[in-house]
Amino acid sequence: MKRRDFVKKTTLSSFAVLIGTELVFGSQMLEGYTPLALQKTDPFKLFDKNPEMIVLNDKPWNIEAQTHLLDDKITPNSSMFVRNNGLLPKAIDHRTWTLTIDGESVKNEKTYTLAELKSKFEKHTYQLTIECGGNGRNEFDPPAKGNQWTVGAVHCASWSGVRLRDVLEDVGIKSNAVYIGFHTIDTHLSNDPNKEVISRGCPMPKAMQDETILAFQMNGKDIPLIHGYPLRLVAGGWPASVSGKWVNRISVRDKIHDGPKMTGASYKVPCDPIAPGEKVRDEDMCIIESMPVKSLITYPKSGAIIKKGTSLNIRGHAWAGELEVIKMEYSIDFGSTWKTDTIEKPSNRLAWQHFSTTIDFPKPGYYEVWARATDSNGNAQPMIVPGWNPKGYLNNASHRIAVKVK
Ligand SMILES: Nc1nc2c(c(=O)[nH]1)N[C@H]1C(S)=C(S)[C@@H](COP(=O)(O)O)O[C@H]1N2
Ligand SMILES: [Mo]
Repeated sequence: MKRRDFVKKTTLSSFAVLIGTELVFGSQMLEGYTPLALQKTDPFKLFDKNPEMIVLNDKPWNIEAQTHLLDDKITPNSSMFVRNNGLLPKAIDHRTWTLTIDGESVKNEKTYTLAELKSKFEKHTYQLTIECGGNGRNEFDPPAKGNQWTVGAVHCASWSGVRLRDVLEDVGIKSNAVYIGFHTIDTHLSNDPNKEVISRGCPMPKAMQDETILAFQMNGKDIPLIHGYPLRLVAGGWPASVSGKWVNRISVRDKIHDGPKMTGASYKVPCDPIAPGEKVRDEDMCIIESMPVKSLITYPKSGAIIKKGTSLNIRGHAWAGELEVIKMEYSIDFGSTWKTDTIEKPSNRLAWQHFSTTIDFPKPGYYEVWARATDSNGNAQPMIVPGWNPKGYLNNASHRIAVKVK
């Protein structure tokens, strides 16, 4: 007769993280049994998301925000989009979690426990804008395959952790280091334990920036499981795919990292512009680095109705990858004329910036408010979908809302 297999301690502790409390008789559960509380696939309850979030996919989970949910200056978990390329990690125990730094360009490979990372290195907190490279993909024509994000695959939470640079310096990096590549423990869609879901990274100068951190907290608490608990690489301003969730290994490479989703056409755009629908060879595609300038009107909701003679207060956020937004404007006449909004300085580099203004409309009727941000290099958002590319990345077209004056 088959021996009764009881649920493993590590599985138990990850159940406990998801449920938010201890499973008192959890050790009595048979292996493979999913507690009722987790059997429901209601992502809003499961991941503590606002019920107005839009679920694009459940295997893997891909969930986006609506613009009005992104009104907070610091995005709360409930409004943060979720992008997974694979399935959630099967078992996580923060007490046994380790981070290994290896690769051709480290002097001596080294492994840290979470406790060592926390005690050995200084803790830093930054608000960091993380936007999926495919945000806005739904507008490309001809359509691009992949999650049809509208505008809600962006967030700016507050992340706390240690600088990747401090850890790399502690390990000792050779002068031939070119790139770092992260390794994570989520499960490949095929369930093959030997297949990595995603293993991307960034060039050394980005890895060594003050704001590139190995985070163990988000908005002052443990990172929610779905956003990378217990350890996440956070590299603000670059495509969010560089910010590896559930990181347990970072390789320092003597060449451009070549893990899954670094090669082929993933997270790449044509090095030179092409016509919509044109084919591009992989070798003519360039890796996306800093994200382009963009903004969102987060208040009011599109479709707002205001009374004749009253003014409308609008507000939102603007960001510009590695750069700062230096000007924010709006138009109520389909882009014919522009007026400036007030734009705040970022709370730190790579945090999104908040804008607001008061608008007076000349007479009753239908209007659209269009938003346009300009970065410190003088690049402004385009009015229409920019540069078609096969994977539908980097759509930073002007955001607009409808307003009726009655
Ligand atoms: N381990 C792991 N990290 C990952 C991914 C993933 O599938 N697995 N997806 C990346 C992509 S493409 C995006 S857009 C962001 C999404 O981060 P979020 O789910 O916290 O919003 O995580 C990145 N890091
Ligand atoms: Mo992404």
